[in-house]
Amino acid sequence: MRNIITLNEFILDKQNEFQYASGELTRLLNDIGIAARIINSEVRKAGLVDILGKAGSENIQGEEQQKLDVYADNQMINSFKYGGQVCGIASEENDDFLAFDQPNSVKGKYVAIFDPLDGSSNIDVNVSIGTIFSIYRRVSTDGPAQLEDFLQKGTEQVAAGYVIYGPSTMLVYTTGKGVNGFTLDPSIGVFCLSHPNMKMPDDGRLYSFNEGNYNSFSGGLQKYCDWVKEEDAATGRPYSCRYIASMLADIHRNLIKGGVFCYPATTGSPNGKLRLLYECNPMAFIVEQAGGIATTGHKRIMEIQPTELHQRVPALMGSKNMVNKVLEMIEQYG
Ligand code: AHM
Ligand code: MG
Repeated sequence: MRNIITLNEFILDKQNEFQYASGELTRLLNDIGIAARIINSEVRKAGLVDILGKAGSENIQGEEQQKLDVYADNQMINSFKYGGQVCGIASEENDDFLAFDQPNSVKGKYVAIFDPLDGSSNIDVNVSIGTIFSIYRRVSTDGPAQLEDFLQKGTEQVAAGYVIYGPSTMLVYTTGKGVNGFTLDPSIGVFCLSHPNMKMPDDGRLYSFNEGNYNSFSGGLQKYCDWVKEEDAATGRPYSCRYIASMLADIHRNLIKGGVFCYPATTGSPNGKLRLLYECNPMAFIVEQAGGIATTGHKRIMEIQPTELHQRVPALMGSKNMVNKVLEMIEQYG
């Protein structure tokens, strides 16, 4: 008996929950699913660049090889440009936003913001990376997309999610009605519902901080890093440190197992390292929808009014009780 629910079936089933015209979101999420499968097939060949050709060289068809993050960016852009629902995009790879000028996309009611390949330092070492996306309803009334369409608070997101290229490939998304995860069956090229209604445990024993930066953490964060290492049977300490350095992979693991992720302000990155629009807001939407907390340490991430496309913010996200413990330390020790 077949009990598989595919991503496309699931989206169609749920489309009536969407507050705007349902077919639009269905098409948009399908476009993301298609781009994800194309990027996935290229990511799976990443270790072969030395024998197939590096970025900048020509492949056998005489086409120039692209870096994987540029390739992923182009796939996402094309998917949105020709899909007709999106009037413009902004991404980590482009200094400015792109307003589409095709007759069908100019009429698109949405904008998409994405990090085409997050965790790019992990590409060369075959460790999990992923694509993060965030979708907003445009606020300008018509014509080409405007900057104001992109500088919206995270609370205005109509959909967000990520695709993680790990041992298997998963697409996880939310439209504000919970979080669902789909695993790609590579033999048939279809995303199948594998993680319905994902909930982040309220507690956990994993902390994901780059403690190499300990000396430039605030007093409260340093205290927390010391506290997690103390031995205490009642709270299950010491906790375990898990840090992949692909934000979405670290948060994905913590979402399933329970944990806290933090990339705070440091001396080298006084506003934190991670970008508000295409890293923090979409992951914050997922984390909150799964029952967790996403804050800068002082303010809910999704309530920040963005002022620029590549704005950075400190990020602290994860299991409710664990984030609250960090906030308590920040409150007490700064
Ligand atoms: P990227 O977008 O260039 O890949 O950088 C973002 C990544 C995040 O995924 C990750 O959390 C962070 O950089 C790791 O930074 P660090 O190596 O400083 O710990
Ligand atoms: Mg990134």
